[in-house]
Amino acid sequence: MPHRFVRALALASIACWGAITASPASAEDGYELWLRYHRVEDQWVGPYRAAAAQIIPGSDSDTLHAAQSELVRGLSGLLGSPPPIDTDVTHDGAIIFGTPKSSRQVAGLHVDLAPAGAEGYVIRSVTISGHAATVIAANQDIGVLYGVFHFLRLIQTRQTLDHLDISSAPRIQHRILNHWDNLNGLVERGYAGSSIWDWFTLPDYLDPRYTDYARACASIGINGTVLVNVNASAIVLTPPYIEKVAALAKVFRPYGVRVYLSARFSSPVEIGGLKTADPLDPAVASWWRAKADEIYRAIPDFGGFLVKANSEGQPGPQDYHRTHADGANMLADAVAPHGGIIMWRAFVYAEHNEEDRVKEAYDQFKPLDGKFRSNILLQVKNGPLDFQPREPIHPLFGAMPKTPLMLEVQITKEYLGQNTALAYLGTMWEETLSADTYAAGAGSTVRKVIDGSLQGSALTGIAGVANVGADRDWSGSSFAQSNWYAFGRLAWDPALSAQAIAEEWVRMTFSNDPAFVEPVVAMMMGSRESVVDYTGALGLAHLMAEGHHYGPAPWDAREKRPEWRPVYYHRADAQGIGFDRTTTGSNAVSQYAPPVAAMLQDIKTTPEKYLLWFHHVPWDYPMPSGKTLWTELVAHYDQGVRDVQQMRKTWAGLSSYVDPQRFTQVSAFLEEQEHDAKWWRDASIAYFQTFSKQALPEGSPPPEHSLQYYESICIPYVPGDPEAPRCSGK
Ligand code: BDP
Repeated sequence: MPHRFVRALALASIACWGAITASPASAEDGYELWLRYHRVEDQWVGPYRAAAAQIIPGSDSDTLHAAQSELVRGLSGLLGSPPPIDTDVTHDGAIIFGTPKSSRQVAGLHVDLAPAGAEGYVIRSVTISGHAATVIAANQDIGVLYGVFHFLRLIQTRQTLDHLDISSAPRIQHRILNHWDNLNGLVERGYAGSSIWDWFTLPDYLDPRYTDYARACASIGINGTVLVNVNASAIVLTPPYIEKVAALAKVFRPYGVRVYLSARFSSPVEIGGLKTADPLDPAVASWWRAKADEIYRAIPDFGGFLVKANSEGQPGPQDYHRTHADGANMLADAVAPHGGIIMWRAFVYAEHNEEDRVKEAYDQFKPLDGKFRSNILLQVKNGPLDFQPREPIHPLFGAMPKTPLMLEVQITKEYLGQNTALAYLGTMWEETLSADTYAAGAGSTVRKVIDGSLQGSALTGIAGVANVGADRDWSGSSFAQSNWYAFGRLAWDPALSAQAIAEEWVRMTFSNDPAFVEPVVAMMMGSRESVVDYTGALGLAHLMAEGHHYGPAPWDAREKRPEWRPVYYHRADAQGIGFDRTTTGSNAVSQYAPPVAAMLQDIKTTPEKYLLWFHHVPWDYPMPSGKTLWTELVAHYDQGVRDVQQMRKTWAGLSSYVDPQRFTQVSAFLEEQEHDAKWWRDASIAYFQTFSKQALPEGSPPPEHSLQYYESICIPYVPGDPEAPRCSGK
């Protein structure tokens, strides 16, 4: 049984002896995220004060007001006291911010704002009336706010404010969080408490947390949020909820965060009194048009709808023998007059299908290329299965030249140890973004597909399934915050390096001391690979426990649908392990562009990390390392456990750099992760050994318990599991 459950029983008996007193509130409970603005070290105060000696705002707007508040708040914290707010530059060190329209000083500088575009900014060291100053300028107010966050980041990460010449603009238009929040407060796959949207007290009470959420999003350039689960409820489209959504939209508006809603395809029937939701029925189309008009009356800048249709039991156009394009186009026409968009998900697989599940989205959507309205983004998960610790890229990225594709990643770590495991996902997303589809020859990376440059898409987007909940620290653990941060930064600029982002985040979240930054960044950079190693390397996938996906269950053959069963994916038998997706198997390789397909078809040229995803490989297959496949697999399991042990050791030596509250939590979670890694390793080896029938290599310890022991572990309540309890009565 996993460590945490054994201990939970022990704690329960202690608690009976008396009330547990709450620990005193601490400023370092993680609420401030990466916007901590704690005072800089003494040697930095002088230089930064000199460069931030006056604040010169222009005329006000809600967004410029937010920019000014942030600047004052940031500088007050970082420098110990705020600089004065003046109307004129009177000495060196003024910060002038605004658009040419809002600020006469900005207008007078004639800064070239072309590189800033609609949402970007320019930060430049300038001279005004003989005084050294810094200008933060943009074409639109929102760019000014983004620029202010960048300026503060320079101080937060201890960079010089001299000779600044920065311009930055987002490479992707729609940078959106997808909340999988239900109206009853449960967050599907949420590991940070319940939903932050308190629907019951909205619209009357506006929790200050809504503003802090918007600030956090704006600080990393996120400009949209889908408030509710893709497994949608039609109720959110009823008038009382539209009013609640409008109240949130009003809070978010100054921060440039637009609201979107998940739309349940059967809404016209469920809340509209219609007999059908057939997208080609004129009454259905006009119901949606009227619904869109109603929403836009309440929320003029409403973003549009996200739709999960005909997937995992959700209703959709296929219920009426219509295509995904028919459904999406009907909704697109409803929001088009208001400038709205539709994000139609490609995460589909049929209820009853003998086909390899990873092929289904391509099979359904490839024939529809070019058939979608221009305000539709097809939202495609990074891989063709389901947010596994590692997957090859989704073949649709190389197959829809006439359709704007939006990348969907999962920030919440459903399959990577949830909130307790330390797994920095910047590296995973970097791997996806830089993968080559070969759609238009070498260099056709996913990055270029989604930023629109490869196929000249006018509409671009990226979505991240949020890891935000009502927990005080927002994400359920300190390190989980790094994934929210990394998503925003990569959405703004998908060419940023995961390492650079990790470093920024560590500096802002914990400490700028190199003795802390270096080991922690190194730890983060290797952390996702460690999860891959201890959960199943070499291209194995979907070996997690039923439903809640926490912990190993490679033996599971009971799930009600075959493609939910781990045995469906690993296909271990006496000969070997892996899913043959070459021409002798499911031929999923053929969905990739010819050079990629040829590479994957051949076991010799298939990248080792995807070996068992594409091939069924004999246990004694000689790997390039000289080991057999079996010993290589075991080596990965061992490596994963060792890595987590090393992370624990590294962290244990860093207590002097971190406040006790966060330090203790990370330590406890790493201890938990070590147990989980061992559990994964031991359970998987015990199981796969029944097929390989081979001994463990020298130095690799036998599993601690029997296979039966691991198979009998069942955790009834894992957070975020919509169908818990899973094992009542056991
Ligand atoms: C899977 C989750 C499930 C989601 C689904 C989706 O297990 O809860 O509803 O993805 O993306 O990963 O729609």
